[in-house]
Amino acid sequence: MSYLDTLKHKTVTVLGLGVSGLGTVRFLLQHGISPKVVDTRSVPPGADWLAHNAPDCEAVFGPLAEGALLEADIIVITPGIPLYDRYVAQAITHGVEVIGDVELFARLNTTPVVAVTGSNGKSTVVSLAHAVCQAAGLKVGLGGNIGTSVLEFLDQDLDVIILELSSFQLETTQSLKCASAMILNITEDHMDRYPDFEAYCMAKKRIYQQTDCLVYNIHDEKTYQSHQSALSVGLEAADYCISPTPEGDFFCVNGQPLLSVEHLALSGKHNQFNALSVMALLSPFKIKLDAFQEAFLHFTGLSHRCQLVAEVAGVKYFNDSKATNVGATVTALESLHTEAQKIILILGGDAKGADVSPLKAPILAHCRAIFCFGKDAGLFSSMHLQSYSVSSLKEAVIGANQLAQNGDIVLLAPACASIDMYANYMARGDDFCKWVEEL
Ligand code: UMA
Ligand code: ADP
Repeated sequence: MSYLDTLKHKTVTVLGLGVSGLGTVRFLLQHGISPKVVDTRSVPPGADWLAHNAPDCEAVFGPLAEGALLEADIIVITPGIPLYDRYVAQAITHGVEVIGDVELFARLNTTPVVAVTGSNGKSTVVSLAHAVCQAAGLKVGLGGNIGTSVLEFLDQDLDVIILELSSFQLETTQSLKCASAMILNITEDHMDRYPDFEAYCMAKKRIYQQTDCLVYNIHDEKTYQSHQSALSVGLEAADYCISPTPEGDFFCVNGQPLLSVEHLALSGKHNQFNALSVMALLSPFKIKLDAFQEAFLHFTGLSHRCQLVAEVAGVKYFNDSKATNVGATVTALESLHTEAQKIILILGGDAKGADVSPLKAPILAHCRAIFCFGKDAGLFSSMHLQSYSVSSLKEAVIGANQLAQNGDIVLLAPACASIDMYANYMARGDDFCKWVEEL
């Protein structure tokens, strides 16, 4: 009997009706299972879809009543709600099984999976890996934390599935078998969700539970775990690294130069690391070098990641709104300062409880001034003598424009989530671009 048949005899509750919840509900309905749908929001994102497409599905929206989750045999929970949530914890104590959509996927999937987690670079790495697989003519799916439900792949005929996985998703996943899996890096993030940094690291390490090939970052020991088939990635002295040759720097595998870094359209050392990670992660698939070369040349990056928006009077404006944690902003400063006289940094928002002190040194070393905005502006304002507190991105862009000198870079890299002022990081980046265009 398949696991789906087992599920047909259980009472299933889907908790959360956003992207992942909706994906789960659709999948279950398609396979003849009608779940109860619960969301603590009075109008969750998927409410309309449910009303139109599955009006008979039992739905309970709004604040949970005492014991609301106890009648289920199994709950498929959104990554947006932690397992220590009072009602969820109560259900677990009561014997209810709680899994995420990735775990449900893992129990049913038979296609090879490449899985990527990390504090920064996940979306770039999985998107580039997807482009390489496409260039190689493979039938490939891309999903997970990048914004699509993983369950949609189960009904498709694919050669490989590439998954971006967050620590939230990994918390509820134990059966995922991977052809290769990697933690790109671990720096502080989501400290408002975890009791401490160690707990965040442990959640990420769950990606290695059942992987045939473990890929790790040689510069970050927290990404390593002992494994019979481990590949290291790093800018130097790793299985996959950059090596100088008479024809310039090359992407190198086990000491063998394979491809000039000139073939990578993305700029910055961190993106060379990302490209090497893609090569290591796809090593089980024996993909020809031509496919890497073609994809590396044509993949110009995702929006809102260190993106050049405009050049105005000798000053370049970069949108890195996706720098939603301290590590990403440090990377942006370290990668862009070589291209600039000085950087004027715009940062702030919701710091999610992070220790922001690692920003101090790179800000002092590379910034002419900083503009701080949003809920946690105060955490950053003492980091530079020329620091300005502003109430909007409009004010920050105008102020930065007035201060900037020829050859400078104005960089939006907030080190924070956007939720205090915007719907998401994309809306924040779009707002920045709008004010830059007005200059
Ligand atoms: N929420 C409630 N009550 C509920 C359900 C949710 O209040 O009953 C709130 C929670 O605060 C939650 C938020 O709504 O944080 C969003 O939850 P959701 O269930 O609507 O989320 P989905 O739309 O299903 O999106 C989730 C992931 N969201 C989170 O992990 C918070 C998406 O990652 C992911 O793309 C999607 O599943 C598909 O896999 C987003 C994210 O912010 C992009 N991820 C974090 C990050 O990248 O840093 C981890
Ligand atoms: P994620 O999906 O993990 O948030 P993204 O690819 O969307 O990763 O990039 C998020 C931020 O991290 C961007 O600001 C980007 O410039 C930066 N970044 C990308 N790759 C790396 C890396 N390997 N190390 C550190 N920062 C990175």
